[in-house]
Amino acid sequence: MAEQESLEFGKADFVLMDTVTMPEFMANLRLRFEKGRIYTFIGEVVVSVNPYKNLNIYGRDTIEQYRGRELYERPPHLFAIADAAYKAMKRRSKDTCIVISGESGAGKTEASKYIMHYIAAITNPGQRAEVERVKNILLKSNCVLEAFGNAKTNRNDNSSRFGKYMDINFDFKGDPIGGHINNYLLEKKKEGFSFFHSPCLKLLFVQLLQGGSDQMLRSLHLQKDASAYSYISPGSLMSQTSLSPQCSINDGAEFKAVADAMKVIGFKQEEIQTVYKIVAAILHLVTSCFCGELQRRGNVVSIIADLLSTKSDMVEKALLFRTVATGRDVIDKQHTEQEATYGRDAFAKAIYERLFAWIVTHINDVIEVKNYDTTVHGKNTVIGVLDIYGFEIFDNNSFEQFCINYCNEKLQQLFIQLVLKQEQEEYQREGIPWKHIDYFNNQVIVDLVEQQHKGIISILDDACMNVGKVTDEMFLEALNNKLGKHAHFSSRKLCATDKTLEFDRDFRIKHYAGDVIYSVTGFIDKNKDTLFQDFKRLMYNSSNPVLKMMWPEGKLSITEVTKRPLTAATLFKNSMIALVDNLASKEPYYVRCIKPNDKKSPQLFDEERCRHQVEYLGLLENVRVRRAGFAYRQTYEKFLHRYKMISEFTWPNHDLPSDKDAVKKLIECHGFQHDVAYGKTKIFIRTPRTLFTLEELHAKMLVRIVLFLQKVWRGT
Ligand code: AD9
Ligand code: MG
Repeated sequence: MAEQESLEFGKADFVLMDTVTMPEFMANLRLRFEKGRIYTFIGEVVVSVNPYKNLNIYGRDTIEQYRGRELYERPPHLFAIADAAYKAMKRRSKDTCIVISGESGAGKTEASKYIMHYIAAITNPGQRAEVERVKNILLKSNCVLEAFGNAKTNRNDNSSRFGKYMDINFDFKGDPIGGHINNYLLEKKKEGFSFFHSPCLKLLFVQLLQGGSDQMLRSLHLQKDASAYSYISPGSLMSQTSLSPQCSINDGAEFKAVADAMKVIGFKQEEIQTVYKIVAAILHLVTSCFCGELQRRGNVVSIIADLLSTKSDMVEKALLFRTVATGRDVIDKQHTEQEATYGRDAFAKAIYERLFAWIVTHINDVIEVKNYDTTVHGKNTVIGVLDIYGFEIFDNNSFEQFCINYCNEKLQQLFIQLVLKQEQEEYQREGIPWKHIDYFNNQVIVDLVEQQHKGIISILDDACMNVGKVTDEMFLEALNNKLGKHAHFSSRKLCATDKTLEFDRDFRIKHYAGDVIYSVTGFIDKNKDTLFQDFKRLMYNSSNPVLKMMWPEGKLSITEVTKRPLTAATLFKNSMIALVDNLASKEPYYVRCIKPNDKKSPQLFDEERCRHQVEYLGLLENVRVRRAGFAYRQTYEKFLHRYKMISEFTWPNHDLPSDKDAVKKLIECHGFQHDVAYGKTKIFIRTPRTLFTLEELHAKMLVRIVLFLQKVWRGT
């Protein structure tokens, strides 16, 4: 348990609550927030409330306070959890991961940055150049990824529109030697707009226009004045949406910081130029329109061709025609205006997506651990940091929210598996008296979404496979037919009296975190994520090698393209399954972020909003399990191996019938018997303080042994 702070600041660990009730939990959370104590433990979980103001708690002094200390020695802090994950990795050679969850604006990305900052600060005392290089790149990569993947939204001025999982690899000394980033679902399109519409890109455009040199802008065929571009000018439709990036006065400086960061990471000058050419090409592309007047568009077409290092007539052809194979013939079919607009948007979206993926791959290439010889250097261990979008309930929820909320169901399931279920099962297995704690197991909702053949994603994919015109309504109909009896699914057709749902449009999922109504509009399109092969070919034939590399499948001719690419939902599902498998193989640490209010106010603690988050994060259940449980457990054999030197009955060897008896003797001679339980194969220790005291005794004994040995060696 955390070192006791004055009670004036509330309880530093929710486990210390007098009664585990929602009112008491909320009172403690509020009190601590109001006193500027934004972190509170639940055992080893850190609950964090966004302070919406700068607190002086992340500096060098604070880092030193947490460095190498036990979790419960210091007041709750992100650094405590970062240190615990680091220690587990270093001492026990365990791969660990820190899962940061919470809704948009709750402080996940900030938390992940402080954690990285802490790890960077406490490692590489020898200042090895290669380690410094890796650390620098890891830290700088945030800046680049944020520039390309964050946006100002109603909920958060710096909202990550992608999920990020970063592995940091450590060598046997515990210094970072590399890493790997995975990104998940970059949000690309805002519902209700026919044109390609990315808030992230908008911010990037504004930064480019403000920060790019005149010469650079000229070469990109851009004007400095943002109002020249209807897409990003302040009066554009964009500013009326919920996702509305506005220029900030720092955008120019931001641009330079990003360009510098790319340089540090190791992007070559031509590559950085290509990145901005691509960004500019997207801007030109989305501001072009299909008015049927080819002359007027001629200039835009040649600009795009120049930026993408291809030929004008090829760009024009890809925008206006589609190559189709009919039997043995291959013909060019002219697009209708609507098809051309659709194609253009899909193209712009795909260029952006591939650019982002390429940036991530590029960063991964430079930080990948190379030539690590485990036989020489010992095990290469990993700390993973997951900063991923929390549960989302908007006024209008679409495909993106569906994916994001499914991701949260998966993470909740992992939490249940690791923290709640395994814990209870272990007590049962070990024969430790245990009062069962009720919790809602959300596996049923995970199945509703992902189950083969029967789940929503399968039903959506089936609908997308149909030849001929498939509509979103037909997809909804299929859901109604197949999921009519599911307790967590409903629609107006299934429940005629439910006026909150629209016919032919809405369905509701009863998520563990609350009910969400999804509109099916756009599901089919977004899931198919169709991009005409013509565009892929166009890019593959670019004379810019970077661009060419981003589009390998453009090599195929139309008659060779037979296999359907996996759908967006299936790709996402596969990436989630892989993510959860990866996390499950590591020792997890959790940071649960809470957003105190919707006004970004440092004062306001919106009771109802907070309570809802506490509920869906399952924090009360977490406290109950933790209180009923034991902080530490270890097999008798391993426990003895570590602590046998602190008792005369066990050092250097014991003559008791079993290791269990020896452990009992050791515990009793130090008077800890009231804080432990003896299982079949393991000892369970209730409070961390006992373990801490054992560690202290162990450390003291080590010192005595070393001194003794020194004396022996000196012959004194
Ligand atoms: V989203 O799902 O990416 O939209 P996050 O990542 O949960 O969201 P973020 O970390 O970006 O939220 O935090 C939102 C804002 O809250 C930041 O831009 C800061 O202004 C503010 N914040 C968050 N955490 C802290 C903190 N520890 N100290 C000060 C903070 N301000
Ligand atoms: Mg974020």
